[in-house]
Amino acid sequence: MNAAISYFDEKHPVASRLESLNRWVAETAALTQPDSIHWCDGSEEENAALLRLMQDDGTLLPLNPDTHPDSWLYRSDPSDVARVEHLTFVCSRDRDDAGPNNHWMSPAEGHRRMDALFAGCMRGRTLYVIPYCMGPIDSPLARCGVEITDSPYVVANMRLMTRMGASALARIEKEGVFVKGLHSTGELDPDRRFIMHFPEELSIKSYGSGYGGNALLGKKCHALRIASWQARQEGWLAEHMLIVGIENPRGEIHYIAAAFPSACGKTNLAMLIPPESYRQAGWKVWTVGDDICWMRPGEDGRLYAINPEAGFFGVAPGTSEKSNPNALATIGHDTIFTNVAVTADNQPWWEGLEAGQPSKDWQGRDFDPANGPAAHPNSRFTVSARQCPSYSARAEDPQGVPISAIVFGGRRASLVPLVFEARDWTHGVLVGASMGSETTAAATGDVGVMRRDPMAMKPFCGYNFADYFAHWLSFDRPGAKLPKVFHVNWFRKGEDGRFLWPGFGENLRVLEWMIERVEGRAGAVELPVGLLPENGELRLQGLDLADGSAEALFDFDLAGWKAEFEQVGAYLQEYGSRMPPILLSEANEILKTLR
Ligand code: GTP
Ligand code: SPV
Ligand code: MN
Repeated sequence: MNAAISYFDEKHPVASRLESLNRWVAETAALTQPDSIHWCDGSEEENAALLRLMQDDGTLLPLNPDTHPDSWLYRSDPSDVARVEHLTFVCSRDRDDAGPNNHWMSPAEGHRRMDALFAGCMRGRTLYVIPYCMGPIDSPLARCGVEITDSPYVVANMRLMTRMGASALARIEKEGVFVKGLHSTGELDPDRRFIMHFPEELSIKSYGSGYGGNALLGKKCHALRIASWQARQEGWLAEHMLIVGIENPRGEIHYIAAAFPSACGKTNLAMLIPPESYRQAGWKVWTVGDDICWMRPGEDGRLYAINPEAGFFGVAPGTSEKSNPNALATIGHDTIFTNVAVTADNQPWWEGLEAGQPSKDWQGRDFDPANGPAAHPNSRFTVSARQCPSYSARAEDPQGVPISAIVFGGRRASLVPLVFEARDWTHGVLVGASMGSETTAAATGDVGVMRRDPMAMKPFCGYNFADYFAHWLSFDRPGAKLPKVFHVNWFRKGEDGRFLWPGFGENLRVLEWMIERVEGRAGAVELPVGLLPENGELRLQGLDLADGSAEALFDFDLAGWKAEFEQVGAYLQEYGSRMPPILLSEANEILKTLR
């Protein structure tokens, strides 16, 4: 124990005024044996020094300073390029609290395994202490954490993604509570890699990966898995959702929260640029968040949402001047690119960028199409949200923004129409609970395989989905003014295998219909699965859809839906007696009408 204290004596006599934090850092140092300890203050000088250090040791490669000032390329280990869901665990005391949707290990076993990996793992390295705040620093909805890591890349990313440093530490010292996240890149051996959560202790241990959601512990580990557990106990929601403000020509703004699975369009919808005719009419779109949304009922009964993050860790491939000009403008400077390709003049490059040619691929090899795509399909950019031209003035509002509509959506090549509305809150919860989507490169494993991904939270819900659905249902109570719930599918394909819907900016047409529904101005026709836009209510003027696409986007396949609801029913049954009966009966009623 004395050995641990000496870390402070020698290297950092004044650590924090919070004894529990000092003690945890000291104990961690005793276990991991770093050469030195650095408490991050979040200053410009600190960041500059870290970037210099990483440039000197080759961790970060500077990009073309004329086209991308103060921007960097990071190449991760080729075996460490995405989240690892099969190595992610929830270590609750009771296995049923983690549920069939999570891998489970007992807390004792989880700690034993992780501490064996962490023992001595920071020898020769620096231990960084990162105090951070998820959410505006003065927001009652925000929550704090401290990540300990031996990766300067993680520090630089956390600085962009969270409110990190002195101000967060001050809040932590005042509140006395914080989520403890311990991370080491370890040896990057896929066989010695685990991401573990101890929700009852508000703690996280992550070993063996330096990538994104595995390593930036404020993001998926804290703001979703741990926060969802806390949210259930405290009466709020922690969701895998973007938040976007849609301003109509009258200057009224409706805020919409949307849950799409990883790499299924959240960043793009959050930064949408209206089609030309909408722009001329006065429509504007404001970005509040692109990945995570914390919501709670306000005094007026509406749900109020904050984005707990301060930056974007966005998918690079597919981002272009045509698909997402706001993102391109955002990442023009002070951006860290991970696993993208580079052009001959050292500009970042990825598939779908539409400008330039790759010279080196994401692994630094001369580009050869025989080796696959030049940029890794899950290559990403990390950038401060403040650089986004459409960043909402309300994004830093400590009270959050009121939510008018919640949108669920998946990547479905067939069956699911462009848009439909849920009949009421209970049906809306079922619509979210029965979401399906094709897997993407955001997690290791097969891509393009249909799986159930309720509320886009399959990889991120820190507790039993059955309890989670019950929690969602519980918001429907006297006095509540809940948002309308919708489902969208931008990804339906025609017989030629091409997307039927142009997507991106044109998605505003669908959001417009939703807002008209919220305001009670648009009609709908009722099908067993939900309410669809009445003929002509979805504004398609000026849109160059292929012949028959408009009909195909809404084509109703009765046999297909019957099979879908049989699957959904079976899926919900897998959760056993904890599943709220009302969801089962709601699904059953729909199946009966389909029959
Ligand atoms: P995570 O950060 O992994 O949670 O993902 P995300 O939901 O923010 O996904 P993102 O917006 O980055 O989109 C991922 C991929 O989907 C990109 O390659 C986009 O080009 C593509 N995409 C996004 N929106 C649309 C759309 O409306 N239509 C089509 N066809 N593709 C889209
Ligand atoms: C996702 O996979 O949903 C992401 C990227 O947003 S990561 O931070 O790696 O989880
Ligand atoms: Mn995500």
